[in-house]
Amino acid sequence: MSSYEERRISNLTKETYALVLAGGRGSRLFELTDKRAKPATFFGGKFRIIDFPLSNCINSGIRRIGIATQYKSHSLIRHVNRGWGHFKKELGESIEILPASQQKGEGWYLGTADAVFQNIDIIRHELPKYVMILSGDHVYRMDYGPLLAKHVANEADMTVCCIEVPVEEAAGAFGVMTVDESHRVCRFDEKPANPSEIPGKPGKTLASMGNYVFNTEFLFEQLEKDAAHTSSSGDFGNDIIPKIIESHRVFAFPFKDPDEDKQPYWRDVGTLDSFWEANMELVAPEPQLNMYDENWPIWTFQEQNAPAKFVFDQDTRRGIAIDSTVSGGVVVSGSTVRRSLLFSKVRINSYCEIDESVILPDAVVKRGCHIKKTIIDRGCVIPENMKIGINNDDDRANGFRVTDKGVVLVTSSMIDALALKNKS
Ligand code: ADQ
Ligand code: ADP
Repeated sequence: MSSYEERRISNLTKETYALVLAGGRGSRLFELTDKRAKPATFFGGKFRIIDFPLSNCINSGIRRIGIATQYKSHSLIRHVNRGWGHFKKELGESIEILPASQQKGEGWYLGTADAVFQNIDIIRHELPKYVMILSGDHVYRMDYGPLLAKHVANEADMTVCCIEVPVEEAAGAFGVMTVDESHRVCRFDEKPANPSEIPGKPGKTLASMGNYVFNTEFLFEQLEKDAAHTSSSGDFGNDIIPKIIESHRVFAFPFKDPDEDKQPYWRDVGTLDSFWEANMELVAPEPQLNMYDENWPIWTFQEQNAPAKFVFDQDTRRGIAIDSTVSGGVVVSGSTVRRSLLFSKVRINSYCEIDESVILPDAVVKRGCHIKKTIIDRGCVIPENMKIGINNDDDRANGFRVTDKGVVLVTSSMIDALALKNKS
């Protein structure tokens, strides 16, 4: 890429306002999103999901960002305030939380388009040439510069980021599209039961990643028009995109891995199984998601924690973690941890065996526990000598959630309920 081209892209990112949609409940994560929105869900040993799209913005040079929140937004807002406050107003940078505040109308946000519509005045005030609408729900690394450059080169009114996914994965879950040879979108169906296959690629369909670029004025016109229809659900996938593909220039931008032969890394960690699997991928020796790339840092809020500590017990030969990620403030004493992610300030007391588990911040595992294939929620205290994930019938009897694939979720409320049951 020539230096002229690089400068042109950096100008495009400066002319862009990113609106991250972070209001989704993530209901298939069950009790993990009982208290927090899906974008605030912890991921990857020390991050929350929203850190990924936000880091993509920063690393791409987009420094004007709004975050639309709705469902259980408190921990999300706290995280953004604590971790993302380093924007410099005097350099034209800003990050703002946009709760559903009845700017227009009297309700909560209807769908994704309504979440943008209700913030039109705030976006207009920023005078961006382009508005990028990003889902706050996905884990991936993407440079948004080339996407903007392609949007401009195509003279597009709107561009939809897309990715090839297996048909069965997309059915009922993603918006899918058909494109012509120039990637212009000819057809768009929101979550069809039977997605159409990509010609020449049996079993694959072209899915929307829920990330869009719009020319600002065009976006505002469409939002005003859509809002005037009382029957509209105020959603990009359902209401706006299908209506504009015939009359306007809507293009698809295929999201690619820098190594073109590889399937790009993009995870919708929307179920407990996919959440657990995506975390497990990270403890493999060479995961596809490189969290250690200094050229593409993942920013987050981090506390001043003491270094992680391992206390080795000579008698039991325990006090170690193997093929695991361990965050600051963690203490593992006299226990063995394998293929697991221990988030900040987790405590593992002696005589425990922890395998293939995701243990969220501040959780404590007391002495003598054997834990496998389990997600332990933040702050949960596991009593002594518990066996979790070893026999799923016992897990269910204890009131824990067990998925079809045998992943167990344990939260503080479940532990409290179990203690109450054992008492009576
Ligand atoms: P879904 O992800 O099912 O499909 P939706 O539930 O509307 O769509 O969520 C999109 C994003 O908006 C998420 O980041 C969510 O957190 C957020 N969100 C949802 N409702 C919101 C609201 N009222 N206010 C603020 N934020 C809200 C969409 C597209 C599909 C596409 C998939 C890709 O509609 O076409 O394939 O994303 O995951
Ligand atoms: P996260 O783990 O996502 O940071 P918390 O564990 O702090 O979030 O809790 C999520 C939300 O639940 C918080 O935003 C808070 O409003 C609420 N919450 C947590 N603990 C309590 C409590 N003991 N009493 C009342 N509300 C709570």
